[in-house]
Amino acid sequence: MRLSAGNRARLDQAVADFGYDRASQQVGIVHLGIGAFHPAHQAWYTDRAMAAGDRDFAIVGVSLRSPAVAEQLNPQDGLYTVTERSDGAAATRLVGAVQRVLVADQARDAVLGSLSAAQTGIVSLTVTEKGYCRAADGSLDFAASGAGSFYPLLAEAFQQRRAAGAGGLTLLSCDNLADNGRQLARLMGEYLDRHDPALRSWFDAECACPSTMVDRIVPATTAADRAELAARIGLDDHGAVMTEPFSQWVIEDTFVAPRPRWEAVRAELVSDVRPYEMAKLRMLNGAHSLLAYCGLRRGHAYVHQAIADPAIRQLVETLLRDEAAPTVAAAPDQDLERYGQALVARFANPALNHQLIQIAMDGSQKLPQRWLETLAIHQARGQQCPAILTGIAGWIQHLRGANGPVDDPRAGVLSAAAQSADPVSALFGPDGALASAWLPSAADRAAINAHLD
Ligand code: CS2
Repeated sequence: MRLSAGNRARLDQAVADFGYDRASQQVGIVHLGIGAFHPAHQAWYTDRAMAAGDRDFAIVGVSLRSPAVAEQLNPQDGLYTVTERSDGAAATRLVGAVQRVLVADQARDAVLGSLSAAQTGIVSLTVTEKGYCRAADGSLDFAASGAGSFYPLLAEAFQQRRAAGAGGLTLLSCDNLADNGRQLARLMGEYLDRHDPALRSWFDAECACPSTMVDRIVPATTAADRAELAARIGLDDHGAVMTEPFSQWVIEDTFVAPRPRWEAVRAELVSDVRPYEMAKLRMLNGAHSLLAYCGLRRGHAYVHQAIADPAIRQLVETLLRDEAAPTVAAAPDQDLERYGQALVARFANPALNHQLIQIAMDGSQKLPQRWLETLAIHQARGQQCPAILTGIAGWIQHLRGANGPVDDPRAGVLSAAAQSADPVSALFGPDGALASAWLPSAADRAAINAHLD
């Protein structure tokens, strides 16, 4: 039997319940790009904030592409469980914050209705790095930012809000980009300048785009996960998400309308997110990409297997301690040494089964903020980064097809560059396929080539 509002009481007693009166909560948040991460992170925080007394921040989720999440959640009245897994333990919580999921190209008017409603004050986004439609130089790619992307939807919602006097929105980017809020504001501004310049000043005056750092490892849920869960909780949950006990959310506190008191449920509201975001992107995500490309190359499938391989662990520790951490100007409450140690312990969690191939996708969108900024900073200091250079060799092998078909929006041009006689020059530097600020030296090229077959 499948989870729904009608049979919620049948859930096993061990499942923690959200506990508030769901039916009386108004929608306050529209989330664009609902996948597995939002349900396990932002929606989970909002759910607990409503359980702690906040009202009217229920969420409408929007899928920009696949109808999968709508098919998982709508028959369950938006209900789903979050299971935190670690070695030998699993704790499951029922989340009530998501009211329904709309599929943008099937229900455009309903999506616009939610975005334009006066009671909606926050539009959060997890559209992945590529969803921002940035050209190689970082500016908005006008060819990509049409139908299917979030830009036209938001522009139309802005028009409707302006016409109705509904007030502005806080656009909350929850993707792994450096300065994600500022990038979103700039890109949205470029879109409006081109398509509706008068709306640009409304956007600038009425809306805000706080930056955020989001962190929680959320592997794709498998059929085996769902079967194990059903046996434990007594109902089938097609929307179940599996994650780790750890979670962090650091948010710039510049909202234009009321927001949930996420600080009451251990989110951190700060004036400057950058130190946390840089540490997370360059350390956690940088190490993840290293684990992915080097781990796959050595025959591993999962993160916990790769980190248990002494050769890879050594590389990860070098990246964390000697390469990434020294580029981060830490906030007073950040201890990067301890942060790095905690990351290694999180990677070793044997209960997560986090697939390396999931992390390996979209390297063109991820590596600039994970590796290339670190390389450029060390280069300016006259230093090399051997662990990241080894990772780059792994990425080149990946682009050459060593791990199967390459899943990346720029796969064609990158794979051709990786197969050329001088892949390092073809990929990096201002004229490379990635148009990177980091220009590899002859020594860097030699270090990478030494790891290539
Ligand atoms: C991962 C991230 O898939 C990836 O590229 O590095 O999704 C990572 O698991 C999260 O950022 C953790 O917060």
